[in-house]
Amino acid sequence: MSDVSEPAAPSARHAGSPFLAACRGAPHDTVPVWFMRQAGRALAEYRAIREQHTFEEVVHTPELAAEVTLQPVRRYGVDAAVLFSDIVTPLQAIGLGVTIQPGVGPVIDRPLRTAGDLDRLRRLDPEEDLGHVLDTVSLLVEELDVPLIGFAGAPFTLASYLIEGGPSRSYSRTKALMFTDELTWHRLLDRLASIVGASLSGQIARGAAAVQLFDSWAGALAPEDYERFVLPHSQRVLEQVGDLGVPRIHFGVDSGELLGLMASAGTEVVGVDWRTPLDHARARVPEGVGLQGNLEPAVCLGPFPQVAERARDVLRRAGGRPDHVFNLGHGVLPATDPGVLAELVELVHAEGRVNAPGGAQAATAAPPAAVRPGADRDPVTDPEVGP
Ligand code: 1CP
Repeated sequence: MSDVSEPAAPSARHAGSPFLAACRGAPHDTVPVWFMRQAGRALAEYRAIREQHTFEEVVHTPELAAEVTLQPVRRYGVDAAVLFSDIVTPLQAIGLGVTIQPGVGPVIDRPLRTAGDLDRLRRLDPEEDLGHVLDTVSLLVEELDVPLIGFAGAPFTLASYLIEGGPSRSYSRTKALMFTDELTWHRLLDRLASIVGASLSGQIARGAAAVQLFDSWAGALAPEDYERFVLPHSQRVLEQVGDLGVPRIHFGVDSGELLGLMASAGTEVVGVDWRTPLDHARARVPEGVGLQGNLEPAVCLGPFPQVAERARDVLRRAGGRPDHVFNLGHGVLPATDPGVLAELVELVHAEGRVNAPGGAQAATAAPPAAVRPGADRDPVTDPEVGP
C-alpha cells in the first residue's frame, strides 16, 4: 500500500518492481510473472460477481472492476495487475453500439464497412468518455503493491471487430477493405490510432505504470501487409505514449513472422505467443527490446509436473536475461485450475533467476540437457474451450 498522499510517478512508487525492471532490461534478481487474462472466468470469485452483474456493469462500476482486477493478484501473487476492462471499451464509450456477448466476445450492432461509416468514429476524450475506467485506475493505484498495466487494442485488431461485426476466423471483410480501398483503410486506422492513444494516455495519467498494446489478430497478416497497412498506425499509437515514462509492451498472437516488425513499432517489450520458442524470438527481435511470454496456455490444463517442465523450458530459453517477463503465450483459458497458476507463479519466482550483466551462465531451472529435444513443439491437445 502506498503511504504517499499525492500520486507519485510510477517509477518512484514501484522502485523495486521486478516487472518494471525487466521491461527496461534493468538489473533485478527474480524473473517477474503475470498472465494475460489473469482476471476472469478461471476464478470462482470472478464468476460469482458475473452471476450478479453483466460484463459491462463490472467495467462501468469502478469498485467492481477494481475488485476483479485485484482477485488474481491476491490468488496468484503475480508481479503486475492488469486493468479489468476490454479492448472494445473505448469504442463503446464513443457510442459505437458494441456488446460483449457471453461465450462469444464483442459484437457490433452496425459494422463499419464504407468510407461513409468513418464519421461514426469520433475522437475520444479519455476523462469525458472513459471516466469510469479511469476511476478504476485511480482506485487500483491506491490499493495495489504491484504496478498496474493499462492496455488497449491496437488499430488493426479493433478494426477487425468493427468491420467483421464480431469475432472472425478469416478476417475476409477486413482484408477486403484493406485491399480494395486503401485510402478508407488508412483513414479508419488513423482514427482508431487516435482513440487508442488517447485511451492509453488517460490510463497513464491516472497512474498505470506500464501499457500493453494488444494486436491480438495481427498474425493473420503477411509481413509485407502488416508493414504497409498496420505498422504505421501502431507506431503512431506507441509514439503518442512514448514520452510518458512508462514501458510499452506490444503483443500479437501467431506473430512469429511479425516479431521484428512489431519490435520496430516503438516498444520496450514484445509479447511472444507459444508457437515461437523464446530463443528463436530473441534472434528476431533487436537488442534493447525485451521479450514477454510464452508458455502455451493449454499446458496449464494438464498436470502440474508437465506445467513445471514446460515453464522451466521457457526460463531456459529466456537464458536468465534481465529483459524477460514470464507470461503465457496468450490469455488464461477459462477451464484452467487457478491452483496450477498459483504453483506456476511460485515456480517462476523460485527458479527464475536473472543473471548479473556479463555474469555466469543461466542459473535458471534445468540444464539444457535435461530438456527433451523439441519439447517446446510437442502438440498439446486443445480441448474446445471458449475465450
Ligand atoms: O485479466 C485480464 O487480462 C482481464 C482484462 C481483459 C483484457 C486485457 C479482458 C476482459 N479483455 C481483455 C483484452 C481483450 N479483449 C483482447 C486482447 C487480449 C487477447 O488477445 O485475449 C481481445 C481480443 C478482446 C476481445 C474479447 N473480449 C474477447 C475475445 C473474442 C474473440 O474474438 O475471440 C472476449 C471473449 C471478450 C470478453 C471479455 N473480456 C474480458 C473478459 C474476462 C471477457 C469474458 C467476459 C465474460 O464472459 O465474463
